[in-house]
Amino acid sequence: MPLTIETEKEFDIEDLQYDYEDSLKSDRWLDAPKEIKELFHELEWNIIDGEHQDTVEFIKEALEAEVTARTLIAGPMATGIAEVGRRFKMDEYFLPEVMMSAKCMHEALALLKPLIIAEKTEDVGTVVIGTVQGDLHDIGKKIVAMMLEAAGFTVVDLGVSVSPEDFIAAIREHNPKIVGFSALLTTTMNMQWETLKLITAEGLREELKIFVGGAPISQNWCDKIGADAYGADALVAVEKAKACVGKFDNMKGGEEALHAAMLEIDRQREEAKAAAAE
Ligand code: B1M
Repeated sequence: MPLTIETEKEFDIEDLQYDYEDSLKSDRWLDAPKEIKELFHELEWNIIDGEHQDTVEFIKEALEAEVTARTLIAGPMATGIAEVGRRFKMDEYFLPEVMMSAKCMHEALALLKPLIIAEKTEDVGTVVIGTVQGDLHDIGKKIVAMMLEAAGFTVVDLGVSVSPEDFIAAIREHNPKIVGFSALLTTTMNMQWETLKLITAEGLREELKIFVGGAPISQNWCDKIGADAYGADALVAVEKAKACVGKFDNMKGGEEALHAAMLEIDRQREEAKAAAAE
């Protein structure tokens, strides 16, 4: 029986500033058996410490205990890399440490990708996705791409630092229903806008639903540049993408009603979260 552990709840991860022993006392994953909770904290610390030579072992151990790939990604991997980001911001970590932690994430994702993609049962359309020009961050984009694939999409991942012209070429070649731009830097988020402007200038806008995401991206930014949907995380992105090729398939990219429908999905999610928290 696959073991899925609560990961939607927002945890306080202050304990990750201290040590493994402190993390063990945290209230994260109290619904997991003791040895799985311990393993999750080990994995968090493996990512924080950037000990990529051991990452695969932790992942294999968790998979053998039937923990799902999604739980690992949204659970200990997400909290570990979030603490790396905090350390980097506070000048406690520098680029070499962040690169080691990123290597852990990549090794883990490489092992988990086939498991996530194996969930695919139907083909619901093509998505072209990429990190915009000038930006080399791709961990989050890879997670979004994997989750979309599992949900039935054929995903054409253009990689990192993708120029607007390369997006256009891929759109012409693959005829996607959705195009997604990821950006992690405040200095590169503008390339989402530039790419969208070129798509419009090329007369392709109405045929495409444009998704934006990444740490500095917000609903306000999505509204400002005229994208159709903002994905705060991979799960939201997948839910909106499915709606775009399902219920709202007949709507055109850039249409006000489509934008409103995407906002309604967020509103309903917030409502469901609030109800669950009561
Ligand atoms: Co950099 N980096 N980094 N970095 N890095 C950030 C983004 C930063 C916030 C760190 C910090 O200061 N706290 C900061 C940006 C600050 C800013 O712009 N305001 C920063 C910086 C400054 C830099 C450099 C400029 C550092 C330097 O050189 N001095 C440099 C830039 C290089 C470049 O791109 N040109 C740089 C380099 C790197 C590494 C190469 C070392 C490495 C990237 C490795 C890689 O990706 N292959 C790296 C890393 C790992 C990070 C942090 C620590 C982690 C990013 C990450 O993978 N998060 C990051 C700190 C942070 O974000 N808090 C940081 C985990 C991932 C699962 O989350 O990517 O947000 P995320 O994806 C989520 C959602 O955002 C969403 O779904 C995902 C899953 O739920 N999502 C989408 C993402 N894309 C989506 C697309 C969608 C929909 C949803 O639709 C299309």
